[in-house]
Amino acid sequence: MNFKKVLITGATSGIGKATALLLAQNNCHLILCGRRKSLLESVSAQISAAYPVAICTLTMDVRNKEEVFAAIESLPDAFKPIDVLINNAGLASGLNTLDEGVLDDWEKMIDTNLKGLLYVTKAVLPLMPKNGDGHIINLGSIAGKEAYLNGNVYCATKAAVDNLSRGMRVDLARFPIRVSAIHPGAVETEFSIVRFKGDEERAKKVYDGFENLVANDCAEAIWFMLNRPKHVNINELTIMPTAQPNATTIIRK
Ligand code: NDP
Ligand code: 8X3
Repeated sequence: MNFKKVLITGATSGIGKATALLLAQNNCHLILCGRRKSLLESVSAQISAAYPVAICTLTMDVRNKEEVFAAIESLPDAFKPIDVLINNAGLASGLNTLDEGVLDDWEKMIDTNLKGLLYVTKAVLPLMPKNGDGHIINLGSIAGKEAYLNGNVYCATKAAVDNLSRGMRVDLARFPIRVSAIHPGAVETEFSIVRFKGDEERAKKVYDGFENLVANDCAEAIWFMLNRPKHVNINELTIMPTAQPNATTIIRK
């Protein structure tokens, strides 16, 4: 039986929350991270009611490096070593052409999707086993593979995650710590509500007329990557709705 200890950023919602539930079902102990403390507590309670795993919550904003290092340092010994890190916290903010872009949106995306991922990784790495059990999974996106109209800075942050994952893989192979990246297409989560700053009507339209991915589709792919034998690494996995053959094409009914 598997009792890995797994730290998931962005576990309050969407892909992170679905992954937490699936990993708990598969006997993983969990360190759940996010900014919304009350949601962390309710996800933790939901999991504890269903599965006999240990759970610790860390309320932190990945953009704040002091907060990240202090939170990870505060972890009880029972949650170390951290076998698996899932760098999932991320967001898009706004959808404008570059010339109409909002500086605050750009900074939010760069600070969360790229710098936040780096801070968390740097803080967690000393706590990861160096015997082949360590595994990092980064959430990229199809947006990092293909730039689409108005996506500019979000696409750039995810392209950075894509190439950073390659760099991390080669740097950490000597331990070895495996590094994988998953690149989803359209998944209906809070993602578009956040992108459109709370405009739920507009967010809903993104998923109209086709069968989008759901968070659990990504969770299952993540579990597949984690559950390979030690000598196998899935470097990257692109997962798309069948109705979305590439970043810019959606076949709507
Ligand atoms: P959600 O908005 O549902 O979840 C995002 C999660 O990230 C939340 O738990 C949120 O928690 C957390 N988060 C955001 N900003 C911060 C921050 N500054 N500090 C800490 N946590 C933060 O979206 P998804 O589940 O869809 O997104 C998860 C990842 O998947 C993201 O990296 C996204 O870019 C990527 N992705 C999503 C796709 C999609 O179509 N949905 C497709 C491809 C990739 P809280 O607000 O509590 O801090
Ligand atoms: C989220 C998917 O295509 O909206 O990364 O950018 S997309």
